[in-house]
Formats: sequence, structure tokens, C-alpha cells
Amino acid sequence: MTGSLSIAARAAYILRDNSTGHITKAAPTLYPHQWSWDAAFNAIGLATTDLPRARLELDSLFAGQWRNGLLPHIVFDPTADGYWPGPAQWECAAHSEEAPSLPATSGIIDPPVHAIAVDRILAVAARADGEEYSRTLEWAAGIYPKLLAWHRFLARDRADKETGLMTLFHGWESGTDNSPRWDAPYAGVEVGPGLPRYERKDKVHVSDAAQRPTDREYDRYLWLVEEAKRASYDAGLLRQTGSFQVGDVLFTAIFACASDLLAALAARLSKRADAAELKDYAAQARAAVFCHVDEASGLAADVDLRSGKWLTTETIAGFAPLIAGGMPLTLRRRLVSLLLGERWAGHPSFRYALPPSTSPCSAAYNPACYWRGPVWPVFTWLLTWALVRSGEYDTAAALRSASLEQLGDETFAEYYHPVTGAPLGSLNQSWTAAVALDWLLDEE
Ligand code: 9WN
Repeated sequence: MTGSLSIAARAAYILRDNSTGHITKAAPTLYPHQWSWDAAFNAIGLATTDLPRARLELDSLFAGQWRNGLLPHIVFDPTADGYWPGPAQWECAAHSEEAPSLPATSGIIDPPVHAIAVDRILAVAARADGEEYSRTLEWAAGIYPKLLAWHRFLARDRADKETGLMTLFHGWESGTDNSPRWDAPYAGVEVGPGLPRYERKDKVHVSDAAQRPTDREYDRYLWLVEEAKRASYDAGLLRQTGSFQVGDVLFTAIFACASDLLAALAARLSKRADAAELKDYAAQARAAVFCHVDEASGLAADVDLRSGKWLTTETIAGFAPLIAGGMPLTLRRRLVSLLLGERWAGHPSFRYALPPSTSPCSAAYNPACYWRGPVWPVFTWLLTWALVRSGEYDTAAALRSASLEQLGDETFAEYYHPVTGAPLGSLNQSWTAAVALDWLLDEE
């Protein structure tokens, strides 16, 4: 088999192997449940080989949606074990009337990439036969109200009144858990006396525990779960009591472009008032991202909402304006050249010209640890998707081809060492396989 064919075959096999039939485990052993933003990327990959299965992936995820529209970051598979904290720690239905009793879910959220997935699935379906396309259109109309409820929840409960940025109460909500972007706000989290004793299960699933967050970081992660429970998973209460409150530029940028796509779907379904409402969400979110660009670095900065301070560590989240789209050409050109330059993908020590999760020029850079330096293929995909959308085709093509070269090792790792190119974290990670399939679709 040639390189691309072999990558595609192996990637499709991984997605099938990680499937329980109705959900795709984020990873075979490290993450044996359905994660919210993983499910969206996985659905994008599944669409390339099996449209009904792609649709089912998102339907299964939305089965865990709460009454208030919150889409939880994990929907638990009752038959799986080996991940901690599980349903017995989250106890969502016991603490919030908004949570369903089944399926069991977590009580925090993930970045809202789901409308991007629906849009991408529709685009792939348009290439399929007419009947499959009609079924996908019908499905999109069916899932639309759930997406709308999710976006309304975010606009209502999470848009920060001062900054316009989306508020997160846990670093996990950003999807970039131990990124140094959160070091300062986490430093202010005092672990209280009520933290139950626990035993981590994640470290046994990686070749070296140093690739995962530290125990000290985990104490804080678990303490924030306790805080959320004590606040009945209510954003209003968490704004008063939460010891971690950040305005996330990347989450906000994703919300902006996803709201645009959902507005387009609303218009297609002749829901004019919804479309106007969603366009408004997109415009406000995009403006909030652009208002937080740090002139000195050119990158967007998160905000510690408790202190009001901008968080300017050079992490990949700083490229949020590229993802939000619709930015002035000068800012876009500046960001693209930064992305390809020596502070990022073009660093001379790198094996492949791919952007790492933290700049090698930052004091916080650690090339082997999780979100503190490694390259995450799923993030590269998000960038290539956004670059194509804003007409930066050459840059998107360069990143896609470097990433496929890396994925030629067929380990489909969660993340990779930028210098050695070694696979790190979980192997056979679903979303890595999924984005490879989507990239390879364009080769047809
Ligand atoms: C906590 C599943 C998830 C991803 C996140 C990634 C990691 C979980 C963990 O795995 O987070 O949610 O236990 O480390 O950081 O982005 O969704 O792949």
C-alpha cells in the first residue's frame, strides 16, 4: 500500500476498533468514554467512510445534553472502567436538576466545535449519493435545535459581561488542560480540606508519567470538580465562588466560527430569527477575541477574570483570531507569518514544521509534556480548517502535508515531541485518526 492509502486504512481501522457501536472512545485505554469535542472531530473522520456512523456519533453525544443546553465534556460509557474521575465523582444528577440521570455525564464543558462537525459532515455528504445526502440533511435539521440550545447556553451562562470572552471554571473546559496559559490562575486555586482521597488512573496508560500533568495539578483539577458540585454546576453560583475563572480566547474564537456556521444552517432551515441571533453571537465573540490581541506578540491573550490580568504566555491558543476568522488582512498576515516562523512551526530544532502547543521560545516550554510543548495533530487540523476558510491555502497545505508526513509512523499518537518526532501520550487516539482521514479526503 502507498503511504496515504496505508495511513487511511489504519486510521479507519482505529476508529472502528475504538467504537462501542454508538460512541467512539477518545482512546482505547486512557480515555474509554466519549469526550465532547473529540466526538465532533471523530464524527468528521467517520463521515469520510461511514456517514450513518458519523451521524450516530453526534446523536449519542447529544443524548447526554442537559436540560439547560449544557453539553457535558464527557458522556460516560457504563460498560467501561479505567478512567478517573468517573460518574461516582461527578454525581451530576444528584447535584443539578438540569442533568439527565442517564446517560451519566461530567458537569463541565468542552470547546464548541460541534457545528463545525455538522457543517463538515454535510459537505462530505454532498459528495455522496443523493439518498445519503437527503438523510444527512434531514438529520442536520433534527440535531439543529440541540445545537441551538447549546449555543444559547454558552451565550447566556458563559459570556463574560466585562470582556465578552467565554468563561471557564475548569482548565479541562479549555481542552488544553495543563497548558501554561493557565499557570497563573491555577496558582490561585487553594485546594480545600474536603478533597476526597483519590488514586490517579491515567499515568499507567502512557510510557512515561512525565508526559501527563503532575499530581499537584491533579489535586487542583479535582478540587475544582468539588467546587462545581458544591455550586450545583450553576454558572451564576460559580461566578461567586469559583476559584478558577478565566476568559478563554480560543474557546471564544471557536464559538464565533461555530455560531456563523450554525447561523448558515438556521438560514437554510428558514429559521430567520435564529440565524440573526446566532450571527449576533458570532459577531460579539469575534469582537471579544480581536479586543484581546496583545500588540507586542501579535497573539491573543486569555484573561484571568478574578484578577483582570491578561495571560500572555506564548501558547497555541494565541492564534485564536485565525480560528475566529473575519480578521483584518494585516493581522491575518502577521499571524500566519508568526505561525510559520522560528518562534513556532519554523523553529530550527523541529523535526517537522508543525506548530507546538507552547512556543519553544517560552520559559514554560516542555516538549514532552502534554499541552506544554508537544504537537497535537488535532489542533493542526483545526488550524488548517480555519486557514482554508480564510483563503490561506498555501499555509494550510504546508501544515497538512507536514502533519501527514508525521502521521506516516502510523502510531496515531495523542501528541508528538516537536524535536524528536516521537509519539507521546496515548497511541491509537481516535481524533488523530479522524483528522488524518479528513485530510486524506482532499487527495481523492
Ligand atoms: C480531561 C480526551 C481528552 C481531550 C482533552 C485532553 C485530555 C482529559 C484528561 O483528553 O483531557 O478532559 O484526562 O487528560 O486534554 O483535550 O478532550 O481525548
